[in-house]
Amino acid sequence: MYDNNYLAHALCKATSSKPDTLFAELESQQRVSYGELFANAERVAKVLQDHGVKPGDRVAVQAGKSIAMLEVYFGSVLAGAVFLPLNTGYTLSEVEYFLNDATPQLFIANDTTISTMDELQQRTKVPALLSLSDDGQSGTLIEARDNVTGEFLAIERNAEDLAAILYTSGTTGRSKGAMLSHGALASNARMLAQYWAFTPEDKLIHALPIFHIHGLFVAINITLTVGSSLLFLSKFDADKIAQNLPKATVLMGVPTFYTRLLRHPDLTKDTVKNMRLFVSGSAPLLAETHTQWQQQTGHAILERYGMTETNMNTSNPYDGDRRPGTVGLPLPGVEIRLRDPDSGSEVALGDIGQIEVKGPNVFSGYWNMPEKTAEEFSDDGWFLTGDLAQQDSQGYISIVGRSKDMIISGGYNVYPKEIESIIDDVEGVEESAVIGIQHPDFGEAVVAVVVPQSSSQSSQPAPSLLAQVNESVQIQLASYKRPKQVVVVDELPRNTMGKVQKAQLRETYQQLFQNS
Ligand code: MLC
Ligand code: AMP
Repeated sequence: MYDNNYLAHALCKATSSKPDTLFAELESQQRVSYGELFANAERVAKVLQDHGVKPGDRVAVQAGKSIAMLEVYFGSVLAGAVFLPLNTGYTLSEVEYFLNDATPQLFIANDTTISTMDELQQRTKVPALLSLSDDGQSGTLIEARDNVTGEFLAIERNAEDLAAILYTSGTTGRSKGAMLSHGALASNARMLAQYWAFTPEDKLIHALPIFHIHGLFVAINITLTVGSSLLFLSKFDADKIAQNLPKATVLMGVPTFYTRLLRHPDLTKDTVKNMRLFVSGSAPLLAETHTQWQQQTGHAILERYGMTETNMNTSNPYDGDRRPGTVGLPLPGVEIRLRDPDSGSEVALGDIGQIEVKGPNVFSGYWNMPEKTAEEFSDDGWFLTGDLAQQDSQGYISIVGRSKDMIISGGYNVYPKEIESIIDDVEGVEESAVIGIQHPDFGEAVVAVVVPQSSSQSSQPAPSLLAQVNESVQIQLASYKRPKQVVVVDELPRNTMGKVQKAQLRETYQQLFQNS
């Protein structure tokens, strides 16, 4: 099936002759088969074409987590289009940027966004528009899908053609669209399915969002590749996960999933007796969480390391020693080297260097940003991740820091520059510094340190400045990026060169969330 479409073929191979195979069981107990998924995806592909989508065109989507969203993903692939999912938390000003940058032919949005579409359409000039309710049950997309008749033939696509663009935050404040090819997605899914020993009998608890590489490509593409099934939850909910654990075999999550589940009374060895694998990624898993999990459940969490630009790069072994505090070994087919970020020379064993990656998993560059793309590759073609790590004599890699100024909160990346520029625009603010502070639930939490303008210090009391800062970030930023705390100070610490000393600020406020 879909022999002429590289990714669709790879993802349907296991089940194309077995359409009744279960794909997903929803919270409503509704069951969706592979045959239904593919048939609806074909209808969606036809709807996309009817709305002017041609091969290579972008299809942007901002809607809740539903099977219909996955039909749009697969339908876009079948139509030869480039799938562009957007975080449902993005505000209108954030969405406006993505639409203007990616210039999609079609934007599919939930009811909240659709209600503001006249304005957004004027500001972005998206040619075609469809609605999709957050539960995936209604909207003009669903109406059109259910009225499609006739056969659909998949559009021809090769390994190097683009399948998706996922935006990642940028150090300069501007998000960059990572272009992912059919070949990169298919190779990573095939390899991970094998490395983590997936079989058609697996049942994966899916509680991650499906607008990021972890929930979308790692969890969904592996499932499609082997023809296993999902216990599809709309979002993370510790009670619902605990209820599903006895009938599941795999869970994939960010570290916050595991720290929250550890506090759940039903997390016992008995509840997880059918589970074979717990995977953690997207942010560092504390060695202490790994150890506690093993004590409470008898399972060693398998930690792996990836990135939107590279898919998955390293993993602790499926069979073998899963070492707490490490991200394991380079995955099959993925080459990793550690280099000094300043000199570019290879570091000695055990020394700290930047992780550089090469392999079929690596992206095709940033959308419309050839210079940025060139900057992030070495002269000999390795992708520079910005992650700092050490490797031991047995090949295990431990991430020890980041050369980029980035915060990871509950598995979401936040770039301080984006928040600082919004806060700096608030009337009465002289300047600001945004930092990540250790947080017991989110791993790191966003904190803004704000200096008021000296002239307004008396006329603008701190409480009203705080209110204005909070209002401004609320209007312009998705909630996970908003500072969990804003601190007002007289001045920021600076070194002799005048550079703000963020390390000193992190030290000053390190205890801020200790009792949260
Ligand atoms: C929600 N909030 C967050 C947040 N998630 N704030 C900071 N960081 C987060 N991650 C906000 C909410 O909007 C709310 O704001 C308040 O914090 C409390 O929310 P909550 O109810 O506790 O949050 P919840 O909905 O339970 O979500 C937490 C979470 C979720 C950890 C389950 O964030 C999540 O699913 N994260 C996964 C992210 C992910 O998939 N990352 C993969 C990226 S790919 P308010 O204002 O309403 O009070 C990648 C590559 C790779 O990194 O290697 O995988
Ligand atoms: P993103 O840009 O959202 O794809 O996030 C990628 C970044 O997440 C990487 O560059 C790492 O900094 C971080 N990351 C992913 N997995 C891990 C992990 N297991 N441990 C530490 N950091 C991780």
